[in-house]
Amino acid sequence: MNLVDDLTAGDRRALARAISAVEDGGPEAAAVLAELQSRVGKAAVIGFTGPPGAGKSTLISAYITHLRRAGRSVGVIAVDPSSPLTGGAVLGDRARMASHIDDDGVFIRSLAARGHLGGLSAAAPFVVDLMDAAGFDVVIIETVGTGQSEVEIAGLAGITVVVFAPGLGDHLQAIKAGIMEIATVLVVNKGDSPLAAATAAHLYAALHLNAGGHREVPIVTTTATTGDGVGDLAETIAGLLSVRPPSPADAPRRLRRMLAALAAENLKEKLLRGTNPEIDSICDEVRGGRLGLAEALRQLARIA
Ligand SMILES: Nc1nc2c(ncn2[C@@H]2O[C@H](COP(=O)(O)OP(=O)(O)OP(=O)(O)O)[C@@H](O)[C@H]2O)c(=O)[nH]1
Ligand SMILES: [Mg+2]
Repeated sequence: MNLVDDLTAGDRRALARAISAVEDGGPEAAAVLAELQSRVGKAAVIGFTGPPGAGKSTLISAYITHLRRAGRSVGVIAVDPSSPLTGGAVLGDRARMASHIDDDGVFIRSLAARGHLGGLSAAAPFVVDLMDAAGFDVVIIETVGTGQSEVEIAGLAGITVVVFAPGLGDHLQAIKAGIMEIATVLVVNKGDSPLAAATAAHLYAALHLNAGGHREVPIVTTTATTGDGVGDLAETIAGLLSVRPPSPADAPRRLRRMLAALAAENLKEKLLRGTNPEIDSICDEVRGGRLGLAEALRQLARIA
């Protein structure tokens, strides 16, 4: 029996087993991954990220309702934040998406975040591939914006929706942290708040300051709890997808982008933490004029 054949044929239990195998990374994983290669590249991969409590799960649930009405099937990957403060979020996510649990066209899977790799599980790109091979039209990944995971999610997803809620001031943090740069769509959720318009105006101003005006990022205001604006969000995403539809080249590209994000974050952290003697010595050599920057970068790349 071939797990990938079964999951491609629509067997959800086979899909669940294949995801577990890939998460465990054992010998079965290698066989699954080898079988996958020729069967991916049809799904639209959409990342939702943003500060805790912005309403990402509620919005995803409303968006799923919209997609289901249009007859599209959806796989969802909810990445469990490793912080104990938000450790209960996965249960919350499942509850928020509960209305879809009995729907055959929706498959929701939580993935544990692995701390040492940042916010996203190392298995995430393969789980995206598995859901893609299982025939879901759309694969959605939810991560909490904690600093690193946004960059990784942007590597995985073709479209990255960054969700803010008004009045938290988080959008100001985000502007500083460069989260704006990874957004393909900006959402101001909780549009029922009186502060929503001001938040949208802030984001608009920040976009045009930061990006020098050459990047058009749509800003959509939604109220996930009532569904207001969710149709606009769906249309915006559909518009972006029509310009750049999913392709078989996406799967190798998302693995590469994810590895790039992880490698860069990993090296950056080692460099900034200053506890790696090899890196310390490279820095000393550069400072002492004994090592050129280009050679230093080559040596650092080997350590990463
Ligand atoms: N008033 C209002 N409340 C909302 C809206 N969207 C979500 N909420 C509420 O905000 C709270 C957080 O929503 P979630 O969807 O769990 O937010 P999240 O961003 O997924 O949260 P984490 O996954 O924990 O980061 C819940 O109580 C929702 O009911 C909205 O549009 N308006
Ligand atoms: Mg959530």
